[in-house]
Amino acid sequence: MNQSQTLIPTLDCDLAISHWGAYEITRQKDKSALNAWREDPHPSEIGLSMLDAYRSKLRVKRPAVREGWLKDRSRSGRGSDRFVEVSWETALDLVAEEMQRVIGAHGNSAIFGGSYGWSSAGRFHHAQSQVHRFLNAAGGYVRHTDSYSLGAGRVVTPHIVAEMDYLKDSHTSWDVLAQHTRVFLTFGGVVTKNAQVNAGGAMTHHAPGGLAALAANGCRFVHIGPVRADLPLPDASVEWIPIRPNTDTAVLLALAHEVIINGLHDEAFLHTYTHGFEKWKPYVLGETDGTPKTAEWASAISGMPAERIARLARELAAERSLINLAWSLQRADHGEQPFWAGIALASLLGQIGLPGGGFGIGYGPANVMGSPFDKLPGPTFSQGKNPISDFIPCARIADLLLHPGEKFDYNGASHTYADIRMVYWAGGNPFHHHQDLHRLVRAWEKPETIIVHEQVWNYHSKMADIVLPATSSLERDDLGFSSREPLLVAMRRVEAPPGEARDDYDIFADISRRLGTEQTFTEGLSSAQWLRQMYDSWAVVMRGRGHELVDYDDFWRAGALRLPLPKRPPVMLQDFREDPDAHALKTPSGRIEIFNDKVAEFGYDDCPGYARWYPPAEWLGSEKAREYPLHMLSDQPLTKLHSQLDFSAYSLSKKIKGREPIVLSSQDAQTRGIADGDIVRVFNDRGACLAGAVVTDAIMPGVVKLSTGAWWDPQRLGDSAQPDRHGNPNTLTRDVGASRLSQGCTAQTCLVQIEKFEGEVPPMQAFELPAFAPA
Ligand SMILES: Nc1nc2c(c(=O)[nH]1)N[C@H]1C(S)=C(S)[C@@H](COP(=O)(O)OP(=O)(O)OC[C@H]3O[C@@H](n4cnc5c(=O)[nH]c(N)nc54)[C@H](O)[C@@H]3O)O[C@H]1N2
Ligand SMILES: Nc1nc2c(c(=O)[nH]1)N[C@H]1C(S)=C(S)[C@@H](COP(=O)(O)OP(=O)(O)OC[C@H]3O[C@@H](n4cnc5c(=O)[nH]c(N)nc54)[C@H](O)[C@@H]3O)O[C@H]1N2
Ligand SMILES: [Mo]
Repeated sequence: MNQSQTLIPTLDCDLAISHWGAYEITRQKDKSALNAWREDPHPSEIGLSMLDAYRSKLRVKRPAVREGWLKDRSRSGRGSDRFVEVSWETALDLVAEEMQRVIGAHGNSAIFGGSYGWSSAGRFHHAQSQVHRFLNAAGGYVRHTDSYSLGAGRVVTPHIVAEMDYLKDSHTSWDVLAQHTRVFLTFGGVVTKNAQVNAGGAMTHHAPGGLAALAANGCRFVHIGPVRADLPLPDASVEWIPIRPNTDTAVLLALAHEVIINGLHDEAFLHTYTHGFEKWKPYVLGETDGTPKTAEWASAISGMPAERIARLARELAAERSLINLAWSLQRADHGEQPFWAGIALASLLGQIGLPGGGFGIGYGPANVMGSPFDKLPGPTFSQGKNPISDFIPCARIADLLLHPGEKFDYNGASHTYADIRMVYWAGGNPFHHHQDLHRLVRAWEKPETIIVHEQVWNYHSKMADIVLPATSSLERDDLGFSSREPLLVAMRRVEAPPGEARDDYDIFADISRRLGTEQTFTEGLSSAQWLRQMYDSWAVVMRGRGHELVDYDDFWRAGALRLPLPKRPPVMLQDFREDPDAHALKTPSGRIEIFNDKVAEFGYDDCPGYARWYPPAEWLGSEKAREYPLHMLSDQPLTKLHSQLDFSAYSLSKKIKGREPIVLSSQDAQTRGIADGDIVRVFNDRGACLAGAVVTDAIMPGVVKLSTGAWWDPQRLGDSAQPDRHGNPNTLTRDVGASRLSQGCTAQTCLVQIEKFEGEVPPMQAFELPAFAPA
């Protein structure tokens, strides 16, 4: 206990915490306001309009039931029926009775448990944790695994090196990179607009400063990818090499080939720290398939000059170099391969575990990667135990509903889709996030009942049978904490909820009472009591790590605790490098698996036991590109988090005539007669949407980029030829898993065509309330 140090409140300010930042609250009697936190060097604009947005007319204010469902439980009419507002008593009775009916008739495996989504910041009122705990208490549900973020990544990296969560939390800090890294090679950029975000709260934003410090120290950036803006640094530090989307694996394999044939690979590193190089080498050299993965071979696939690939391999070997991989690379057909190839290439170079060397997955997708703060456990809230074993990889939701009883492969085993009668969702928006939304509409016709807790009348709410109004994080008390951020924050309520909106916890507690599971769900505690209990249990954990905490009331009154910085700045896999036996990896060999026997034994034709090139299902080199010659990337939005706050002033300020911007090259615009600011129609064989053209030379010809997040606005439900009037890319994306290994989301594998929209642009309805019937 000598080392013990008391964590006392050192911050005398009142902070609101959101996934995109910490904001200072100015409390006023009639209208409070939010401002950037003075300690955040790069505050995100997203949060500045959040308080106003939460006061929007689009908030769900009262429980509402779809008219057809209320009348005779009819399934048709989702998305077109009116809603009937009912009292909380009636709504809660309806939910409880319907749950009892479904469980009684079909068992708990007939409930799909309200699955995926980012919800809001706050450790207790996290809608995902709440819905899972509630359904567990009620006897279980069909759950999801993995994420849309890292569908392929989460499944494949444990086979190769470590769990994604471990990797995320152990990325080398920006200051160490600035000191040591000489060549920063990145696939998919370092998208600082994405690093605005950290699940649970990005408090001090590091990425813009981290990048600038690297550049100032003379690090050279090699930016491989179709979009210049993905690496927001001046041209002086950046060499931009555009390549065709989804061809990164080919370039990585060719770099490995060059390293090997020039004898630049680090034999000693490979021997001590890796497994399987000798089994991968024949593939790279072309001994197994007759195709050496040469620079010329990769150049023909990717468009990157062969000479540049060859030279880059030598540069990487000569200097302290880091290979960074954006998560977007694996949100694609065969998405496992770029991660595996990147880690294998970094292994050949032998710099993994050295300050500023090795790989990153990735710098850019969130604030956590590169943070100077230590990983600490946070206050936790148990989701309980789920007695039901059925699950889906999260992006297989439409398959689940459309194909009950059918088999699917996943990570070495065969599983069966359950027969779902009820969908219960809180804290996610599948009608924003899922691929091929017209297919999702067809899947949504299958369940007997769909229950949703939502803050807003987005398309997800409009497609539900029962909508229960939820509070926002500014309307309740909570604990703010996020991995490798500097504070534990007392998130004190800023203002009263609109209408009759309630906390998810209180809603679930009341339904649990009706189901007879209240004690299991609440353990007899109110939400205020839970916050205290979570803090007190965390204090015990922190004491075990040598930190005493002040008591809860002092913390709550002061508003925040400052958390300790680590004694030495984080360097990814440094411990493993220093002692590979004491810090053996959790892979079969305890080493980095360039070849993995287990994955090889799964026998998948679309994911062998090593990194290899597969042409994606759709790409600029495929037959389909004759009809749909543009590769559409759907990146994360600058002005919001997914669909959250799409209706905020900031998000609306960047739209073009109210539509989501789509970025296309001057060349592609010219051949189509499209000018900057025009409304265009984007289409393929799955659907169509409108968007506003942004014409630039900073994107590779043949590639267009439409960010996610625009609230879906189909013109006529069930008719995929009619455009989504707003610009949600998931009208167009394909809904097929990355491989039999991971079944991950493949949104980045998508071809489209674009034309100028002629005629009168149809008015939008995305930001209108649904029709209500008199009660
Ligand atoms: N084409 C394409 N599609 C993609 C991606 C892509 O790159 N391309 N990316 C994917 C990725 S990585 C992700 S993570 C997903 C994100 O998809 P989601 O996480 O589903 O997106 P959000 O818009 O954050 O949805 C959160 C919802 O929860 C609601 N909410 C917030 N707080 C609360 C609360 O306290 N209680 C309740 N009841 N509700 C609340 C919000 O109003 C919002 O509707 O999208 C995926 N979709
Ligand atoms: N502001 C904001 N930030 C966010 C989010 C948000 O909604 N808003 N969402 C958060 C979430 S949930 C996640 S998972 C992360 C996602 O983090 P990422 O997956 O890294 O982010 P994306 O924006 O999908 O993609 C980054 C860039 O990759 C490029 N790219 C796409 N496909 C390819 C390819 O095949 N090859 C190459 N070389 N480049 C390609 C695109 O040009 C794109 O701009 O972002 C997080 N950050
Ligand atoms: Mo994500």
